[in-house]
Amino acid sequence: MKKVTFIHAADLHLDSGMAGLRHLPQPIFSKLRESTFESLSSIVDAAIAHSVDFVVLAGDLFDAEDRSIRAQIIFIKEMERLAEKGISVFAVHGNHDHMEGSWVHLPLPKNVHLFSNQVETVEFITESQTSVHLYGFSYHSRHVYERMIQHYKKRDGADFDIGILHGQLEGESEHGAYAPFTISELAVKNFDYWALGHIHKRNVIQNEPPIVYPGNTQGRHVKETGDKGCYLVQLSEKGAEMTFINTAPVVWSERELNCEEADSFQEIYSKCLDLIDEEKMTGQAKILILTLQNTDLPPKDAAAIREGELLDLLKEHEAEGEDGFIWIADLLVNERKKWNKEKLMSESAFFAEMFHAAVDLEGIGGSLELLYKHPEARRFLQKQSEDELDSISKEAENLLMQLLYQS
Ligand SMILES: [Mn+2]
Repeated sequence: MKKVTFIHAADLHLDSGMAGLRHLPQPIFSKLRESTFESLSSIVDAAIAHSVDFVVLAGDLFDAEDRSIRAQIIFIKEMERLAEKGISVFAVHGNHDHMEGSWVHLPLPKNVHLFSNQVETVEFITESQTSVHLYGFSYHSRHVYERMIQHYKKRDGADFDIGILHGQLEGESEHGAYAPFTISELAVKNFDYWALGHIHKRNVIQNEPPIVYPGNTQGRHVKETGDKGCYLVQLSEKGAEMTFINTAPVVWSERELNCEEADSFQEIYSKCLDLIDEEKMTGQAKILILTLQNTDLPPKDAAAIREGELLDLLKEHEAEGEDGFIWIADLLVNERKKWNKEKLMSESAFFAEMFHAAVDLEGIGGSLELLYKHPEARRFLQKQSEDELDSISKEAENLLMQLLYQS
């Protein structure tokens, strides 16, 4: 039977600086700084363990266009481990590690094929004589406005055709700076697998034939939650089989704890410890954002939590960052609603106006506009998505309710 087995990963962002996390205890911050490399190492382990035919890396291998020498050397070493096992690598550069950046070029081992800045086709024949055509291109600079998808042309003669594309699936809020494409543009190519990169959230856009964003290989902040890793893919005459493999040494996660039954600080504290113990059973190191739901505590106990005493206690045991640590990065409290927002707004014009002002999405966007227009700041900032604005507005609403409750 004709078949090919490969690993599809993208957005490794090697040597990601983990911006904004320096406040974490040193051992935990160090683990995060090494995590992108560790994840790559686990991907290589998986490729070897499953004796894949090749590995596809769909862009953003490095976090920065001036990729560090250390990042390159670690990458090269990992690629050499694959070379020793006769495993090829097909990689493209994305918007983060585009080819125009200035860096010290270290030669890559021969098993790594890097696609040029034009769409090219590479033929690969497996040991069992299955032929594969791989199509891809690398970003020549940070932005690629061109619809590169139009240059992907299926070449006859292969058992399987795999498209590698670092780019943006077009949706509602697009600006088209990252080799934009639509699902139908991919579908008409009649390929057997689309190995996408660029979007950091894992997403199997379509199953048959697969169109897949594997997501990045290591979460770098609270918005990149959940397991991160790569897909092990097998294409055969029977179709595609995909298995997700978690390779992230540290996972970001959000959890809720229902505190309805808890009457004191102590009870909530022990509930939190139980939750940490439960999380520890998995052995997976985690950075958790914990939300206490429906708390209803005596004022002193509630104040102690609000002022951070509970969070400090929970952090105490984990600051060493030993294997499988559970670090509570933030503790949010949703007090049991004694006051209802809708009721307040309908009864009083003052409250109505206050809530409108605080949670007005357009207002938030408008206030940030100045910042985004600032010539220096705009280089570093990405526009907030509607989801993000939405969560800012929810936070504002919660804060308001809490302030009202305390007054
Ligand atoms: Mn990326």
